[in-house]
Amino acid sequence: MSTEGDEATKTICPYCGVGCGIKVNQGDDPGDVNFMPWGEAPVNEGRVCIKGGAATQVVDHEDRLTEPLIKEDGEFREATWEEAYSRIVSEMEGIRDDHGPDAMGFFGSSKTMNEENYLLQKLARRYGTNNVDNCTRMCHASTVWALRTSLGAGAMTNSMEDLEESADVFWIQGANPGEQHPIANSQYFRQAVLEGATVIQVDPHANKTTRSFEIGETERHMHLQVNPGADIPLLNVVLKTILERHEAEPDAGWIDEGFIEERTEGFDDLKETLEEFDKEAAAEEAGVPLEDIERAAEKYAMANNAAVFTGMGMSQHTCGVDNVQNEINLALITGNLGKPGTGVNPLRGQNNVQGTSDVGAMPNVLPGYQLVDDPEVRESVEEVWGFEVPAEPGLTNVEISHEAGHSVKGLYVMGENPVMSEPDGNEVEERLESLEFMVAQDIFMTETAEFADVVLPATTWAERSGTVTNTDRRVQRMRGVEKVHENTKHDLDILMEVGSRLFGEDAGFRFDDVEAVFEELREVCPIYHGMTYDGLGEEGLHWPCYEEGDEGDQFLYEDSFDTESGLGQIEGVRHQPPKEVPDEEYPLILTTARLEEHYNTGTMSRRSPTLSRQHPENFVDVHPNDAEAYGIEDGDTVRLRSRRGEIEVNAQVTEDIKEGVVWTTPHFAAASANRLTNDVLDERAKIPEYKAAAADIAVTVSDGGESADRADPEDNAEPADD
Ligand SMILES: Nc1nc2c(c(=O)[nH]1)N[C@H]1C(S)=C(S)[C@@H](COP(=O)(O)OP(=O)(O)OC[C@H]3O[C@@H](n4cnc5c(=O)[nH]c(N)nc54)[C@H](O)[C@@H]3O)O[C@H]1N2
Ligand SMILES: Nc1nc2c(c(=O)[nH]1)N[C@H]1C(S)=C(S)[C@@H](COP(=O)(O)OP(=O)(O)OC[C@H]3O[C@@H](n4cnc5c(=O)[nH]c(N)nc54)[C@H](O)[C@@H]3O)O[C@H]1N2
Ligand code: SF4
Ligand SMILES: [Mo]
Repeated sequence: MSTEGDEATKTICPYCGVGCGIKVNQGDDPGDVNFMPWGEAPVNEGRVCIKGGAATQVVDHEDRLTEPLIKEDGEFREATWEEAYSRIVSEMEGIRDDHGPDAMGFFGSSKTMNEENYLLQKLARRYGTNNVDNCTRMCHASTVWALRTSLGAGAMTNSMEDLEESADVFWIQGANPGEQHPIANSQYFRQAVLEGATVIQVDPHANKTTRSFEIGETERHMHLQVNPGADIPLLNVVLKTILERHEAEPDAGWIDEGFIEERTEGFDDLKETLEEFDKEAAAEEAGVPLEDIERAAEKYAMANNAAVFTGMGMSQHTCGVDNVQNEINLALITGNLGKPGTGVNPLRGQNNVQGTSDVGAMPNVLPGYQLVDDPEVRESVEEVWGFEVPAEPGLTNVEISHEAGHSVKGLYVMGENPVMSEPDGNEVEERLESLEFMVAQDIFMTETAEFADVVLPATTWAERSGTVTNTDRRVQRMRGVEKVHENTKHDLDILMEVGSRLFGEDAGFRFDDVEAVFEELREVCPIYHGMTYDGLGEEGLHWPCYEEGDEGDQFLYEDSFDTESGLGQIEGVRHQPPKEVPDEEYPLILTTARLEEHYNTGTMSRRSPTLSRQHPENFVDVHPNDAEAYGIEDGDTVRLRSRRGEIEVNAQVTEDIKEGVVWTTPHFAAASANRLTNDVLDERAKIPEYKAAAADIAVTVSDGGESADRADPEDNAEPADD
């Protein structure tokens, strides 16, 4: 399939979900591409953050996979595409014959396009299983669950534009847009703040969001430095404060009684939950002075329009669904939904995590979030696809990894790196090792691909075309340059070939071009139904777009919610501590989060000279009081340990982090945070608890050499990967 291109090709940044437009220029050689700003790009009008500007640096990196690889006697050798395809088809057929279709798992990729993920999930379902998932599971699965159940759709309720124009208060809880969504922050939210909006940040760690709004410099903004995992107590104090004040001053507008009456149900349940609730004890649990939380509650409740932003600090907990439900409670009782400048807004992570989920690369839904266990839904999709769709929801990605070597015998991984991104990485390695067969389709030899039997070299984002969907539901076209690197192939072409070889040339896996895949996708995906590939143009279109000509919506739920009753669901929630809390052996709370210049498991950012300059390796932030107690000096090498493993990192002694908490990142293979994290899941959304585990720290090397060390030296060995 050919890619379109001209001298400067307009496409979309491959990193985060903001969806900034950029241009790439093709040089003389394949893979030789360079960056140019795209001044009229709809989301960012030419501006980019450090990652957008450096995005082309890894396209022709010397580490790119260039040929298919097959493992023989534990070693990879180069193979032809023909050999690789034959091996994949015979192994996948063998697994289905021996163990049935649910013995395969499929990981879609939020780094790839809508059409590619659409075809991957179709392939899984044609194979006979719903065991297909993507990184949204590790990311906003809990947010999506709560939003879908209580409001209707698992996406931002509002858009960056209306938030900029109308929000008076930005309540940012467990999210760091200053570093993780820099252009949304600088181009939209900061503009609103410059014009008078207030920021309340709820986060155990100070970061560039704190600094970009100069929080702490004036009385206007606030940073509530919450203990990891104590967001329910904190928000319950906020909710109870609002209810109490409303009792005392019924006409002051603390809550929106009309909105509660007409648009919601469950208010009594919330009141009941908070009746016996002890604010002092909860504030102590949260680790934030009660009067600060009360003051923040007042700022939110008294705003004309207040918007909640929610991120990984809320979603990545065993109580992730309830965390987000409590934010929904706050928005609903104050009438902050269904109008501009309000809502509950998850800033989506990867460049195409919204789209990958929209097109059905999830175990419980078909394209457009239509439930797979609904016979009517299946029938309507089967009419287009021409085969029977399995009825039982499948396993999520972390469940697939847990089942690897048990009920799951084979795994097809397109553009994910679970050895580094899933919790308890040592265990993930063990499980992948015990698979009968695994395919990894990536642009680099990742820590995960090392475990594969067949490795397929994919082209990068810069080399191909398709559509992606950003955080405010804008579907945009990516356009590739003409020349591709070495013997790489587009993800879509690979999937078309595998599908056609497995199921036949007429089985619905052969398409003329990307546009033809999009045409089929919109036929089965109601929220994309009104879009045409050409109609997306350079501006893109927001979903929902049911009929051609629909403009999509800037904000959702103006008149009613998409729930069964049409009402927003309020539901009181109670504190549930993290599954692992500090004890004598592991007295610290470990939390993990991101850096501006690095990206997820670092496969791309670690290879970019610009992005790896400031932080070439991992580190841990330790509060000065904890550092003193442990005898740690700034810059010391320390061992960070949990019940699952340990890593060696440099300590940064800083007041940015709350006392009693240690903070590290998942970006570095040499000292991966996920050697330490706990693989317990939220019961409903199945998201792991990356944001709270019990940990301990010990100095290994200080300026004066080896120092006293509470840990057993044998524990210092590299984590076993057998
Ligand atoms: N530069 C960069 N940008 C990215 C990414 C990247 O890796 N690098 N990844 C992309 C992806 S996939 C995603 S999902 C988004 C994620 O974007 P964010 O949601 O901003 O993700 P994190 O940085 O993981 O966590 C956000 C904040 O949660 C805080 N936190 C930790 N524990 C808790 C807690 O218990 N409660 C509260 N309230 N806060 C807590 C952390 O200190 C951190 O500041 O970013 C996307 N953008
Ligand atoms: N401790 C801890 N762990 C976390 C998190 C955390 O906050 N703390 N956050 C979690 C979150 S929010 C997320 S989203 C996950 C992310 O987890 P993953 O999705 O596993 O991580 P990525 O590094 O984004 O992996 C993307 C892979 O796609 C490859 N790739 C890039 N472009 C292409 C392409 O065009 N085609 C193909 N085939 N491959 C491509 C990259 O090389 C890389 O290997 O990590 C989770 N893990
Ligand atoms: S904000 Fe996100 S999409 Fe925009 S340039 Fe930066 S990484 Fe790329
Ligand atoms: Mo994510």
